[in-house]
Amino acid sequence: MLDRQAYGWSPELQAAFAPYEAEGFSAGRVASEHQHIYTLFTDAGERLARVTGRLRHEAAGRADFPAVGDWVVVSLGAIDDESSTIQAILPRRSKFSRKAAGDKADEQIVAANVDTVFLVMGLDGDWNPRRLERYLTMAFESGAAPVVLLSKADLCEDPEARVREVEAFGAPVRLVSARTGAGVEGLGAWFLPGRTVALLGSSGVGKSTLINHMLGEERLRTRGVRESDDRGRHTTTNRQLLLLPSGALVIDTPGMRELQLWDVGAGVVASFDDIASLAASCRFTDCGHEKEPGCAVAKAVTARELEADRLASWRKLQKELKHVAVLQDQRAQIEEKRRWKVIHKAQRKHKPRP
Ligand SMILES: Nc1nc2c(ncn2[C@@H]2O[C@H](COP(=O)(O)OP(=O)(O)OP(=O)(O)O)[C@@H](O)[C@H]2O)c(=O)[nH]1
Ligand SMILES: [Mg+2]
Ligand SMILES: [Zn+2]
Repeated sequence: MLDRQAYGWSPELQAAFAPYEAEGFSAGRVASEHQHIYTLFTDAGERLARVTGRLRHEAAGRADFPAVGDWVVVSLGAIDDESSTIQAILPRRSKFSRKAAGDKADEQIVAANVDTVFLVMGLDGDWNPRRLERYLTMAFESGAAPVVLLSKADLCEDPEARVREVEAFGAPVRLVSARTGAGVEGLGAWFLPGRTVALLGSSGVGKSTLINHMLGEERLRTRGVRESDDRGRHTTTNRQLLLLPSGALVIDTPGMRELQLWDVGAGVVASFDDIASLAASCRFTDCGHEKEPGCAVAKAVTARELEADRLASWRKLQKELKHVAVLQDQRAQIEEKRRWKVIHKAQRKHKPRP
C-alpha cells in the first residue's frame, strides 16, 4: 500500500475522503493526463484511469475535470489497463489557473494542490520583468506561495543586478544554474518531503533540466544543445507530477506561450504592492492613476520613484481583468439558463397528466 503521506496527503483530505473510504474507494493523486486517460498514484500503486460518465456529465467546464496534482476518489481496476475510474475530485487546497486559450471564458487549471510555485525566468534572451509581473499576479491568486527563480545564471554577466530588478515584486528571488548546479542546494527549504512544487515559465528556461538535476538522472526530456536557439519549440508537452529523492513532489509543465489571466483580483493587489501603497495617498479612492488631480502614483512616476513601464503594465492587467470579468459574467448567465432548463424539464416530467 502506498503511503499517502509521501504524496502530500493531509488531515483535511482525510476528512473529505473518509465517507468514500468507508464505501471501499481508494485515494489517488493525478500524476499526468493524456487524451483523457489519467495516470494516478493510488493506494495500490500506479494506475491508468478515466473519469466516470457521471463526472463528465456534471462538469460545467474544464475546471471540473481532474488536473495534475489533484487528489481523486478512485474505483480501482486492473493494473494493466484503463479500467480504474475517477469518481470525484477531493477539495483543492490551491490551484494555479489561467484562462483557457480561445475566446471562451473557461478556466484551465495548470496545477492543483501546490505549496510553492516556482516562476522560472531565464537570464538569457528570456528576461522580461513585465511577463514576470503577470505570472506573479496569477501565482499570488493561486493559494500557493510564489518564488522567482532566475535560471541560467551561468549565462549572465551580472546576475545580482537582475535579482535587484525584480526583488520589489514581493516574492523571494533565487538564482540558479541547472548546468553548473550553483544555487540548487539553496532551494532545499521548498523541496521538503510531502511538499509540492510546480515549475512554470517559458519554454527553454531549463525547468526539466533542473528537475533532472534534482532526480540525479536524465529522466525528463530536455532540449538538445543543438536546438537551443529554437525558441518556438516546446520540449515538454505534458504536465507531470514526480516524486524526487528528497521526498518532495514536483510538477514539470510545458513552457507557456500564452498566459491569460483568470480571476486574479487579489493577486493584482499583492503583486503590485508598491502601486497599491502609493494609491492609498491618491486624492480619490477610485483613482485610475491616469490624469486625476492629486494622483500619488503619477507623482511617483514623475519623481522617478516608480517605473512608468510598471504602471503601464498594471493598467494593462486591469483592462484584461475587466475583460475576463465580462466573459465570466456571460458564462454565468449561460450556466444559469442551462440550470433552469434542467429544472423545468424535470418539473414537466413530474407534472401529473390530466
Ligand atoms: N547555460 C545553461 N543552459 C541551461 C541551463 N538550464 C538549462 N539549460 C539548457 O536550456 C535548454 C532548455 O532546457 P529545458 O530543461 O529543456 O527547458 P524547459 O524549460 O524544460 O523547456 P520546455 O520543456 O520547452 O518548457 C537545454 O538545452 C538546457 O541544456 C543552465 O542553467 N545554464
Ligand atoms: Mg521541459
Ligand atoms: Zn492615482
